Amino acid sequence: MSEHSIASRAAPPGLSHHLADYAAARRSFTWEHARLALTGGSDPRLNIAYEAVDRQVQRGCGVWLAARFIDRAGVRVDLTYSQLQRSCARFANVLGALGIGRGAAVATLLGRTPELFTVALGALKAGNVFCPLFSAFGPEPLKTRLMLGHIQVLVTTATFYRRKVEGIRALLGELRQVLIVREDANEALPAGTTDFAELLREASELFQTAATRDTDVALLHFTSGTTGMPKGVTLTHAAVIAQHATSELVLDLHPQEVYWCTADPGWVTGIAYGLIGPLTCAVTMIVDREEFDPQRWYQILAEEHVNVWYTAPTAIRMLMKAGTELTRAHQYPHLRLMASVGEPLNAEAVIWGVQAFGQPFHDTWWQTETGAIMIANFAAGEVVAGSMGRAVPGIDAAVVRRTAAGGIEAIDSPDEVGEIALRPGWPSMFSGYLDNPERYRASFHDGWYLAGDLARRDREGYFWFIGRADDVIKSSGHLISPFEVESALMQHPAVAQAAVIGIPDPIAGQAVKAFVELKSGVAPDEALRLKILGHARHLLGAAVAPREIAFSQALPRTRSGKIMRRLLRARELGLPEGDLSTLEGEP
Ligand code: 6R9
Repeated sequence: MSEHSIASRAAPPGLSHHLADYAAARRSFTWEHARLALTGGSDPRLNIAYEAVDRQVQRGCGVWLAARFIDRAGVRVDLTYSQLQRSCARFANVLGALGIGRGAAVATLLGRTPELFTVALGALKAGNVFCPLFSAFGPEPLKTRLMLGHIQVLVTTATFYRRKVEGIRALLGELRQVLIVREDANEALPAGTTDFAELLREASELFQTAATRDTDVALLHFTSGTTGMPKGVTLTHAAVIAQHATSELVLDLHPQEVYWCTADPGWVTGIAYGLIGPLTCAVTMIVDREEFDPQRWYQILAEEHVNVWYTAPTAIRMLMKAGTELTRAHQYPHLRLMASVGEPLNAEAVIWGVQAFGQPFHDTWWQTETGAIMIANFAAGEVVAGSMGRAVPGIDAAVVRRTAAGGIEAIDSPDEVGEIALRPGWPSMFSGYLDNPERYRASFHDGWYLAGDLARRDREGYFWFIGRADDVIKSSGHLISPFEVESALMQHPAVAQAAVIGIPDPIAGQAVKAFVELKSGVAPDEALRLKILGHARHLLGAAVAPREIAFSQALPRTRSGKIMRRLLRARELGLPEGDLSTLEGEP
């Protein structure tokens, strides 16, 4: 093993790791077995909600806690598997009563609440497509996603509705129902909306799960590309096979363990590993309704006896910044596995885990399109600090290069940089980009799915992240499209052109920086800069809006008129400017 290896925490007495021997697991694993292990039979029907909830009740585990929600004041609301089963059945019946047909898309714009669980799993149970929307989005990204997703039902709160949806509602011709989760009983319902709780109360708690199949679309997650609108990634009910298998093989979840995924349900991690996968393992999930706060997080880890914790580099870096004294104010004898996803996890953060908690963070790599973890440092044995780990059993992952003839070939020599590629065939692989078959087809070459990330693989098979192959920005774990931010900036009357890049940030990984070219005759000054910033925040939401805006007299363009973000980034970071032969104005 390399100098970067750090021992994982040993399994407690009486518990054996799902994956104890990596080589053996890779040899023996098949997806057919994984499906069988999950469903216990060869029924051609497969439904995510059934596997996540009904299956546990049917096994006699209905009284176990599925989730514990913790609010700002520390008040706990517990939900058993049986209770969850009943509320999901009610919501599935509500959809029927509203005349929402099978396959129609149901979205949430909610915080981390019990209602989100009910809607997500109830919609899946009814054979509808579930689409989570990030609650920190402003009206502009919401409008785009609600339209592109053909959303028919939106479940949200009155506050979110008034602030973000009411003003765009008239544009949403396909949106048939807006259901409001009241935050207090006396709150007035906005016009054109219906009370969620009342509908649920009137509905029956019996519902026959829709007879969905492996290939039926179940989930719609929006993700960002470099150009054009956000992409609607569709995952099928078969995704549950991979989400379950990896919840065991990577997160090592065992029944009745306490598990905390800190990801927001507006993004893929919050659904795959903050809802579906862990429930199929019959764990108790901790759901913190509040935003990040170091003291609060340590208290939750300690008081709730969290066994397995899945979090993200930005949060880990913020904990590091808050200092280990704070970590050491509590003890975590139950915590046996800490894992991370979403952005590069630097070796220092992994090692800090050892100093602060006596165990390393286990990095994992995957994407919305892959639907489940593809590369990981496993719970048993060693973590290689700074590396994303090795391919999950059942996954054929490689680093590839494009050949001169325009094909793709796997790179055999270790440590050579190329693009991460995966052999299609795992059950949670995306089934499409909604309404965009060309873009879907373009993600595959020569029998490989190309992930758009650059990496190298070492002699032992560990993948090391190098960077993105495109201009997409990852800030605090959120994937941000420069195009979407540029479009919002250009809606400001003073802006002629905008170009958006990610700049390094010690905590968030990357921060959004915008370069703005003003319309002729408009003078750049501080007041205008603040106005444009405010405009962007209002439209996009603070999580997506640029943190910095710089005025530029002439943005670098190619001869064909495309803005060269790469050049802006190189100049910003003082890197070599590369090939400028296509730059406008160059000889
Ligand atoms: C699950 C999720 C996917 C992109 C991915 C890559 C980056 C994810 C990473 C990582 C370095 C890791 N990413 N895990 N980069 N190390 N362990 O995050 O999905 O939002 O679609 O983002 O995130 O660039 O391609 P998604």
